[in-house]
Amino acid sequence: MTDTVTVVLPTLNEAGNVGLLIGELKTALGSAMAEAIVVDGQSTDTTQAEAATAGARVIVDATGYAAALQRGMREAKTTWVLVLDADRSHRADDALKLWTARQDADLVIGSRLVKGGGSDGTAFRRFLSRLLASLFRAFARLPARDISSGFRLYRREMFVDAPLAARFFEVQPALLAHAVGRKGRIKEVGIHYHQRGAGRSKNRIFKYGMAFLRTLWRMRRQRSA
Ligand SMILES: Nc1nc2c(ncn2[C@@H]2O[C@H](COP(=O)(O)OP(=O)(O)OP(=O)(O)O)[C@@H](O)[C@H]2O)c(=O)[nH]1
Ligand SMILES: [Mg+2]
Repeated sequence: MTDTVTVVLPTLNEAGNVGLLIGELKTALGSAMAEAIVVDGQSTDTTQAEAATAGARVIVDATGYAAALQRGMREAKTTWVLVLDADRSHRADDALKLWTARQDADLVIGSRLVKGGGSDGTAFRRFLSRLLASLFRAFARLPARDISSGFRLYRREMFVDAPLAARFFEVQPALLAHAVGRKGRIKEVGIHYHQRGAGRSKNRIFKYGMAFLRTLWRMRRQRSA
């Protein structure tokens, strides 16, 4: 179990996407992939059945994205945990890039904002992710270009017990700050962010934007304390 990876997929209504992704990850990662764990927020479509048919262990946790990610890390038994979106935005070829970059790293970020990275999203979404990244770099000194990417490879031991206050997608900068606090070695690898496949986005820009800003405020206060 020293050099294998558990794939953790937080899902909420990803039928038509999740099974396809698991199949492609198995092909791309081969014997390095020990297990796929789908942490499902009580989908009302066929996500759970589709994930199980594709060979994943399905766990139900309806307490939000951040809790699902952390639950997946606790359930994993391998040295490495790869977390990615199950909506086709993140792809298996890029998963292999992250896996290949793990040497001398504790956290590998799949980044839209470094060389080789990119995004199909709207210009507004691209602007927002750049703005968030600039704010977190300037005010919380987070050492990454893409601070909100949910496509990451974690050295499990460093992150599994991280005490985090996050509930939604602001768990991403919170985990990055945790790595900095533990003197973790952080790498960024370019990935391409695709438009989602089937289904609808759960991203609510105002609600989640406010959560990011509260997290930034807290980090800034902790730095100056
Ligand atoms: N378990 C769980 N998973 C969630 C929850 N909300 C979203 N997800 C999953 O987290 C991943 C990212 O969510 P998305 O809705 O695609 O959000 P996003 O990628 O920021 O937004 P888009 O780019 O618009 O798709 C997807 O795999 C979702 O199914 C939740 O409350 N619980
Ligand atoms: Mg998405």
